[in-house]
Formats: sequence, structure tokens, C-alpha cells
Amino acid sequence: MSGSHTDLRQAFEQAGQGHVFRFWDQLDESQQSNLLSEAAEIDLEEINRLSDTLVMGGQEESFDSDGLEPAPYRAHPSNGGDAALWQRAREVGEEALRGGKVAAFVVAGGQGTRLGYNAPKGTFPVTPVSQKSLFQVFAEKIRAAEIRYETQIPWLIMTSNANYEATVEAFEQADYFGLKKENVRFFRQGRLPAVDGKGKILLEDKDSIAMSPDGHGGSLRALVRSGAIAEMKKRGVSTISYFQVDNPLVHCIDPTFVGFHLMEGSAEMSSKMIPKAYSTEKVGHFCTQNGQTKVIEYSDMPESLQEAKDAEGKLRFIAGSIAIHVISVDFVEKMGGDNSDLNLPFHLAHKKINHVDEAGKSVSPQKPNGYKFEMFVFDALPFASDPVIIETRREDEFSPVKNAEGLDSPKTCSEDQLRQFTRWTLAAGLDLATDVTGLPAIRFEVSPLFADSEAAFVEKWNSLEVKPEITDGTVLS
Ligand code: UD2
Repeated sequence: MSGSHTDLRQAFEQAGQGHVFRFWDQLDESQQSNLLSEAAEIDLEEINRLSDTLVMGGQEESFDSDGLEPAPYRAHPSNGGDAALWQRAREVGEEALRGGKVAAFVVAGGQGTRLGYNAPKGTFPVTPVSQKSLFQVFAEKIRAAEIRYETQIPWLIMTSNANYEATVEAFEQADYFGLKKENVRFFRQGRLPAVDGKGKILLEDKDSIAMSPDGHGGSLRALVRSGAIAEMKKRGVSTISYFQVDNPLVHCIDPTFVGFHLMEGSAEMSSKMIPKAYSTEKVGHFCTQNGQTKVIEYSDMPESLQEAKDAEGKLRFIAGSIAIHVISVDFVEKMGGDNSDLNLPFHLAHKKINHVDEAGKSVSPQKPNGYKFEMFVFDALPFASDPVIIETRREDEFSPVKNAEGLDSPKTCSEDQLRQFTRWTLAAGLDLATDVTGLPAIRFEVSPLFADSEAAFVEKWNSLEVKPEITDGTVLS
């Protein structure tokens, strides 16, 4: 037994987690080394603190309505916002882009369970005709911005431990979708062990710990630990454009949003909102409390408040969070550094966790038997100075693929893309028949490299000497 191995086992014994090595003598050398490397990843002090406070102590932050107010936001020009201010913000953002100061960042470590898709979610085919993957759509949007602003845009991609290799492989096979390989940086998010109701770490197998990703909030730590932040600083990048892997409509790079964030001067993290479609829509709510901005998840906000109306009869807490943020590099460094005392809170998820019992027998529980710990990135907002929240239009920017069927499914997302492409073609003066919801009778597609917004589409279309016919199956690229 090597010295470091003995130390590790001792540390687990002392922390009351010695059972992790219960089957040690039955393991061959490679199994032992697997178990050791997983055990070495665990911060025992952290996991025991989380078990004591959250699992046994029931101390998860509870909802507090005291002084809770809807957060103010900058209305979109189509909704009464100041068009001149939006234009100024755009120019400020464009200058930052031209100067190479902006990086794109997608969090892609989720497990895609609801969609029932086993490969990395970013590889899910999503466009209506050519079935491009989410990753390809984002890559083309980033490339379009690089071309427009004659710049390089680093793209940071956070994976889980489990989907790292498959994600890199998908990019390799697609030759990085036309991006420069050196501008794409992958890194893994952290993971934590799941515990049972007594705070004991669960074993997935005799030689392996039941580990799970630490939530998208883990991205702040992972950005720092992976060296991505150090690299961004070296490249002169000051601002990160954060988005989720499930939403192909997102403006991966939005100069106006970047500009609003930068114009505030001291803003460390800013966010986009959409007005909620209905009171119980499953998005977080932007609120203020004690001078801080925060997001309260739908599941944590009492229905009476989700449904509350203002004097005009509009939903009072109308600002829905769609998980699109701009984050300053310095703020990530401050929040995610190993010595940081600014810690994001952990949230508990009560789950069914496959494990081996004391006798080494595999168990697939029928009901939740354990707890996973996750951080949420929006919990960084209360720590951020002067967050700016701007409104975006749902039809322009939000149609996630989350479920196999029904709401937020591949079908609804494909239809929303078709409606968007149709609005662009109509704005360019073309004639396309649609139903009352704006859905065209044909399926066609516009690559972000052809146009990535209505304005870009109109400009491009008008510049074409020979205009292609748009029929069923057309792909404009
Ligand atoms: C999220 C927000 C919700 C709303 C909605 C918009 C939370 C808790 N809720 O709901 O308020 O904004 O999105 O679509 O965030 N991910 C990782 N690592 C992890 C877990 C998740 O990278 O450990 C990524 C995942 O790949 C995806 C994103 O984070 O890109 C969102 O994850 P989700 O599907 O768990 O969030 P959801 O739909 O519950």
C-alpha cells in the first residue's frame, strides 16, 4: 500500500466515510486505482458539511418573501424601451467584439434525461431541414459574429466528466464546424458524490463512487480550475457570453447585451429576461431583496406570488430567467477561485440512485434513496455588483429542447425556428403562406452563416443579384 493511498483511506475513515473502501480486498489492481482516483476528487470537508447542513440539518435556504420585489429591467424597444439607448449599447458591444474582448461559453454538462437522448445534448439534431446539431448551430452563429466583427471569438465548452470525450469527438469529426480548433476549449465540470439519508457516500459499484455533476453553477469553479480564465486573461478577453446547450435560438454573441453590461461600468454579471408566458411557466423569476438581485426558481416561489398581478393586471413577477448571462472574467475569477470565500450555495436533489448495498449487491431503487448536490449559476447574481437585466423577445431567442414530447420538445423547437425564418423572409418582402401561428406550409432553413437576425437577413437578401426560390426543403447557407 503506497503512502498516499493509506493517507486517503485514513482521511475517509476519520470523516466517517471509511465504508467507501469496504470492498477493497475484492478489487483487482485497476479497480483499486479507479476507486482511489475517484476518492481523491472528493473534498471530504465539503461533502460532510453539505450532508450535515442540508441532508440531516434540513438547512437549505428557504423561501423568504420579506422585502421581495420584482427586479427592474430594460424593456426591449418593441415593448416601449428606448431605441436610442439600445443602439448605443449595440455600438459599445460591437467595439468590444472588434477588440477581441468577448468569449462565448456554453454549459453542456447536463444529462439530457428528460429528452431521453444518450449522447451529449449538443449533438442532438435540431434544425428543421438539414438536422444540424445544437453545437453546429452555435458554431455557425459564433463564426458569423467573427466574420462580421473581423475578430476571433474563443468558445468555452463545459462538459460533464461523463460526456467530455464524446463531446470532443463530435467536434473532431465535424472539423470544428469551421471554427479554428485553437479557439475552442473544452473542460470538465466538477462532480460530487451522492449520499444516502444519513450523509454516507453511496457506491455505484464496488470500485466506483456514485458521482454526479455539480450543476451549472459549478462552471465558475471549473472555468478557473481548468485554466480557461487564465487563458482568457492572456488573450485580453474581459467578458463571457454564457448560454445553455438546449436553446438553438440563443444569440450566442449579442453585441447589445454585451454593451448594456459594459455601459454600466461596474456590472459583474448581467442577464436576459423574457416576460413569462403564463404565471406558472417553469422559469426562474428575477427579483430584488435587500438591495441584491436574485433568481427564485419556479419550484421555490409560492404559486400565490407566481400568480400575483400588478395594478395594471400584469403578472407582478413577470421577468422570467432564460439562463442567458454576460459575466465579467474578473467576477468569475473572484467567485470561482479556490481561495474564494464567496461560495455559491448548494441545492439538494432527492433522486433514485443506483448503488451497491453493504453486501455488494446492486440496487436500482424504485423511489428516491439519496441526495445529489448542485450549484446554480444564477446564485452568483446576489454577489455581483450592478447587474443589468435586459428584455429579449421569446420568439427571437428562446425555444429550448428539453422534453421528448409536448412543451419544449424537438417539434416545438423546429416549429419556432420555422416561424423565425418565415418572419425574416416576410420582412424582406417575400410572400410565404402561414397558418395563424405564423408557421409556414413548407419546411426551409436559414443558416446563421447566411443571416443570423432579421436585419441581417433583409440586408443579405437585398444584396443578392440572383435570389433563390424558397421551396420545401430549401436551405439558405
Ligand atoms: C433552467 C433554469 C430555469 C430556466 C430554464 C431555461 C435551473 C435550475 N433552472 O432549467 O430557471 O432558466 O433553464 O431553459 O437552472 N448543466 C450543466 N451541468 C450540470 C447541470 C446542468 O452543464 O450539472 C447545463 C445543461 O447542460 C443545460 C443547462 O445547464 O445546458 C440547464 O440545465 P437543466 O436542464 O438542468 O435546467 P432546467 O431546464 O431545469
